[in-house]
Amino acid sequence: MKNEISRSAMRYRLFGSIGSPYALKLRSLMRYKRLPFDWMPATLDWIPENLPHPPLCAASNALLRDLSPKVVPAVYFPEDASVRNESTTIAYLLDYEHKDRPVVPLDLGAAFLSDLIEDMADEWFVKVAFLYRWGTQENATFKSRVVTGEFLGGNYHQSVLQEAAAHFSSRQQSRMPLVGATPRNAPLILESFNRLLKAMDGISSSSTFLFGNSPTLADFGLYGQLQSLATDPTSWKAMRDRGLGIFPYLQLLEDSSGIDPEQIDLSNVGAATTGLLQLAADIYLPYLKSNQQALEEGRPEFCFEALGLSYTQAPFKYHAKCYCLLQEKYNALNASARLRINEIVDLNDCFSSN
Ligand SMILES: N[C@@H](CCC(=O)N[C@@H](CS)C(=O)NCC(=O)O)C(=O)O
Repeated sequence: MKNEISRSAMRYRLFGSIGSPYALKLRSLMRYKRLPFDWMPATLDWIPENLPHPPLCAASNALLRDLSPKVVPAVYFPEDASVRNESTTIAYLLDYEHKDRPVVPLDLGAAFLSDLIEDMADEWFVKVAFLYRWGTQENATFKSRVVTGEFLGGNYHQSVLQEAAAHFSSRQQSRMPLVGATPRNAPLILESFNRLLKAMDGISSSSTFLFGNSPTLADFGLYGQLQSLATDPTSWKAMRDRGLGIFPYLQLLEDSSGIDPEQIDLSNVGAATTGLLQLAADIYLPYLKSNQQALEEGRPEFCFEALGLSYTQAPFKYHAKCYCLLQEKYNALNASARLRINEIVDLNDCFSSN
């Protein structure tokens, strides 16, 4: 009994939802790193408060009462009994504490490109999910019931599930303009999804994962978004029709605990990864740059054009932070790493100040 208690006291706890791409990212990463953890369905405001009796996730939700900012995933760290959120910060902390199966490459150039792809997955490709999932009734009804069903557990009348799902859908739909998922921006968001499918369909022609035969943070970030899109009706159909090669990749990342880590550098960057980096240079970094300029100039809205398609949104402070971090990391690279990166994709304009 005592051993059991001490064993369970040493386990991490991952609070989140199958509806959160960031929670899926961390679940996959923690499995790869062979960390002992419990999956704890939890939400901060995705279900209504007036339910007839406490949902399955009530105890987990209570543990997150004081969490700030109010977002999941959150992780309980057994070493110091702290609970933290922000999936990228958590990934870095876990990687620092458990160095035997690294997800951040030691090679600084590869680490930078892995960060860039993870950031684009987190902050840009989530727009695809918002557009498809919450933009049409079929997708919204399906996903909201699946997600709230996980929180509720069982013993509920169908009307409770429907009410909780409607609460969740309307909350997410109200966020659509904030993340830029509007009809006006749809052409560029969907074109980026087309390019993502085209690039990733061929991933296996050059390597198992984005930078070689073991996964990096970039793979986990992409996995979170693509796995989430693979469980929505419309995006699943697009992936099935135009990106079949993505499914084995996702399957491997669902649980890559049996994959041996390999040293990662930039000697082996295949067409899929180059395609993603080109997307970052064509769309994501210009988006971040134009967002940052609007914030600096105090403009209420910014508009930028990529691939001949225009995109308009109110500036988003968090994305200025993302841009500054990437810019700092890029500027800190030595000349040979920067040269190698620019052979793969030219990023100089994306980080210049004009
Ligand atoms: N940058 C954060 C994003 C987390 C995030 O956006 N979480 C969403 C779920 S996908 C959330 O908690 N939504 C619930 C809420 O806002 O109350 C991370 O990487 O963890």
